[in-house]
Amino acid sequence: MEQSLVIIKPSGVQRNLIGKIIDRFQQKGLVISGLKMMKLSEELLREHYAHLVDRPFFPTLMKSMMATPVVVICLKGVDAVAVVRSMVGVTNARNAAPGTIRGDYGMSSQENIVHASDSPENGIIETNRFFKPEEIFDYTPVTISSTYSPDELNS
Ligand code: IDP
Ligand code: MG
Repeated sequence: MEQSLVIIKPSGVQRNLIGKIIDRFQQKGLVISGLKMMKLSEELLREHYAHLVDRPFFPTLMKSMMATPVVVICLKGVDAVAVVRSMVGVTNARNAAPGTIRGDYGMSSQENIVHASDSPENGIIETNRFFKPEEIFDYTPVTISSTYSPDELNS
């Protein structure tokens, strides 16, 4: 199964959306295998947003991501990365489709409520970046057989 790393950003924390966001992923059938609150360091953020260091908005993005603690979540499921990205919506929340998290709760490119991994490889890299191995739990919920067919689980 794939894993995706989600961050409820300070914009989501400040706006009291932690519960609503977690609820959406659970209702969808994704399994929470890691969950914690943490303050992001500049060093960790520079690594996480390395692809954006040369962008003009990088300094304000860094400040925004350190404004409050964040909630980091590791979600597992079949095709979890694509499923979570589709639930999150496009980067600029003003353009994000209604029904997505950014589309329903956001009005900004920067203050766009959540981060989600963009590839299965990054799902693994980012989970390892934000969680220690002992903070990730491998368990099978009893609901799994009504969430997937047997062939989907074996794929
Ligand atoms: P993503 O979060 O949708 O994957 P990325 O391009 O990876 O988008 O950018 C990471 C984060 O940087 C975005 O979620 C957003 O907070 C911020 N960001 C991206 N583009 C802009 C911009 O044009 N203005 C301000 N902030 C931006
Ligand atoms: Mg990204």
